Amino acid sequence: TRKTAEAAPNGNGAAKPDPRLNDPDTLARQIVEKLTYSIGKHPEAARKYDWLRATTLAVRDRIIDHWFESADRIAASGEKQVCYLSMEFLIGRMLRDAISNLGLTEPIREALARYGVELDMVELLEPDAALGNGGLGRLAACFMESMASTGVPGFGYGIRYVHGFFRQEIADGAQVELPETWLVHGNPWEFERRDCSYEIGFGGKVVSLQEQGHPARQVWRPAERVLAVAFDTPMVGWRGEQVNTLRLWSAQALDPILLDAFNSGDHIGALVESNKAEAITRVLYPADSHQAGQELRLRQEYFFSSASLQDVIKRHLEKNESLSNLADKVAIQLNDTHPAVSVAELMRLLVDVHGFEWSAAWEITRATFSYTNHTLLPEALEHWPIHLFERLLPRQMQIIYAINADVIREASQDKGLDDAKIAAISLVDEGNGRRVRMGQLAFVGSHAVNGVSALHTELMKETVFHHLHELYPDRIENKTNGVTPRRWLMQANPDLTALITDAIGPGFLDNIEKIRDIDALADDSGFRERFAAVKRRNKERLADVVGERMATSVDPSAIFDIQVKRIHEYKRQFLNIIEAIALYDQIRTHPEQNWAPRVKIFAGKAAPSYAQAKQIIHLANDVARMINSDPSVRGLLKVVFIPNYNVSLAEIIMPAADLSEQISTAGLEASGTGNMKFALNGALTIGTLDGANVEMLEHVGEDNIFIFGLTAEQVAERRRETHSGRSIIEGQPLLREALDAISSGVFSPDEPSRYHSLVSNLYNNDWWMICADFKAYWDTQRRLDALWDRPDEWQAKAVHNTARMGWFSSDRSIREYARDIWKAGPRNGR
Ligand code: GPU
Repeated sequence: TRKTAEAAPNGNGAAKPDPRLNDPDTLARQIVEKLTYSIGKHPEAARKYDWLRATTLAVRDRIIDHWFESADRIAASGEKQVCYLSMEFLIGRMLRDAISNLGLTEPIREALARYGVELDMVELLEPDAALGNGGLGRLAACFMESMASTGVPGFGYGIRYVHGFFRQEIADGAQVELPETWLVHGNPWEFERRDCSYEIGFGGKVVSLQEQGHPARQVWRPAERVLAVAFDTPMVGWRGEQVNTLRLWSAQALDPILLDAFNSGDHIGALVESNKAEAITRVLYPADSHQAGQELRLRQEYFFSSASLQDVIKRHLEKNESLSNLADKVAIQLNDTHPAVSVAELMRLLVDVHGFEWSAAWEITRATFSYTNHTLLPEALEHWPIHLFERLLPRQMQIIYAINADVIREASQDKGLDDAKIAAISLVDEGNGRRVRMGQLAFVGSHAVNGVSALHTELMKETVFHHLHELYPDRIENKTNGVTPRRWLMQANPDLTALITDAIGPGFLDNIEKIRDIDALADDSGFRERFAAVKRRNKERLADVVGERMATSVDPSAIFDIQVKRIHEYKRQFLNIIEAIALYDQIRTHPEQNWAPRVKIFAGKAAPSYAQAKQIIHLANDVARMINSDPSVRGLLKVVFIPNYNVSLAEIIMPAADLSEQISTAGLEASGTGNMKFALNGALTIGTLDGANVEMLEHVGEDNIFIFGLTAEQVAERRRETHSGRSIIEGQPLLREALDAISSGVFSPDEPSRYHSLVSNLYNNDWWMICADFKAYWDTQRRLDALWDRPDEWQAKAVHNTARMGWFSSDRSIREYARDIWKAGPRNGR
């Protein structure tokens, strides 16, 4: 490569070797150098964690060179930068991603092997950076990788949680939450920037300053102040061509200790301030698609929004005379409403601190921000009680009132909207104990608002933002989600990547849509066999993991039927479990039939306060225990719940699935992204017409995906007619018997009433359409059983899935955002 060609000759000690040479000798030397001089160990004395750290540091050095080059290039070109504000970045491990993107995997493997160290073992030691809950946080991580890979100058801004997403254990079938401690061994990827810190205020009051000859100026005098300190992590793109920055904020007290208090003997009180400050970034809220509603959460949101905006402004003013051209130089994307207070905060900074007129400031603000909505679920839409907001952020509250007055004036005077519509649009919800609606704030403060799949975007226009859409009809647009093919295909599934490379050459590595070239090979029996052999090896790898972690064996020749994602009623893991019970019953009553052997695999975490979701986990485990210990279905049906689902486990699971369960109640899953990872790796999907499943159907074709159930429209219609599930249950013996079994304690003999209310709820209120969709789901599963008996056909469909999923790359999503919303990059039309 370029680095090698430019390298100075080596050997006589006269010329220094190019430190960026990618050969195993150079890398081995550099790793041992780190081991010696940064860690203080001889190779003979080094433990496995020392090798991880030394390898990481050696790789990091190379990234830093690319990082500086990227920063210099972007600075010199004056290009527009994209700031992605997100409360969550669910990154997972970083070492494998980095060395793979830098093309260093094989030479490092060889370098380590010289010391008897296995790269795979070293990679597994790295803790997951789990600074997110699920899809929303993982999307942010895919987007960071794709911005670097497509040449968008991107800056991620978020929170450096000390404790990421909790670790899940299953005890007696139930979820137990344990703290996650990713930072205990230090984090070699991050750089603390003490020089990059900002004061963040809370509380206090607003004073009106009248200076002679000037209009009155509002000045916020916070009662409390904390420091936000930046920690930077480089984000390496494909082939290392661009390295962007993820800047995470950590909270610290301005005074680390109150010495007066300490000296007068109050040793605990002396630390109260610093504890309170540090609490802001101590732990990630584990609520997914659910508003947490606690003061600390609002503090987190404001803390990272204000720090990020102050940083954006400071960096802008280093290169520009004023902020009036801010929107030409920066685009700020709000990842859901978690950073929506940024709209008010930027107005405050522009008007109060930088002296802009209100209307000029508003123009800059709107041109700078754009907002992505990730859910329509009412319980997930953020709204803060006015009294809390006012107490914590008094000036921002005033600004929100002023913005609201402008919006309402426009709606009533210019557009003639009636009172009911205006009440729906208002940033203040008057009917609900007076609350600030963060979705409305984000919407009016942005020039573009997007949903994350075509269906979701249409539903946004019809539901949550119906009247705002009427007022600003050009603002909502769609940007269907995507996933990075580097992590989710090339790294997670190296065997499939090698097979595809053999078949069509390496072009798809740089342009994933070229993977379509394998489509024709679905008819090639030799290719199908090799494709199936890769799947088989990936299933064996997952079976090993299940064996190690759970002391259960699963047979890789059975259908691996997998549902992994957060546990949520709308995602309907319950429907899947009911189907498992009905199947169990049918296999036992008709053992003579030709059942396709199945392993139903579940994994996922429930929010600690979400009782229903925790019950579902408990039920899955109870059902697994009973079915797996029944010899009459041995070899035909197994159920496993793998604990502690996270990014690293997903990397093993996605390539090992035959069947991907994407069965949310239609209209509820904004997009889904696991659906894309599974299909890209050759799983068939059984799913509803929900989220991005709809577009997957368009891309893979109706013969290659298994769609069932009510449409979003039919769900809405049925909800208008009835909420009861009773008549459906009574008309379907399979469903009724499965529910009876659950309800009567067959699966929970230690506590027979455990699931009583879970089941009786379905009779009264089938809100999630579990009963309504059961039959269609069951029938579709049986079609899949039959297909399993025709392996050539199944494999051909699997190949079509992989071949036709290229469009669901986050590179495509990012290029669309860049072109339509940010008007920024990518360079060279990449
Ligand atoms: N999503 Br809101 C989350 O993961 N967490 C949230 O708090 C909210 C949404 C998910 C959606 O449920 C999922 O459908 C989507 O694919 C993902 O965001 C990324 O857009």
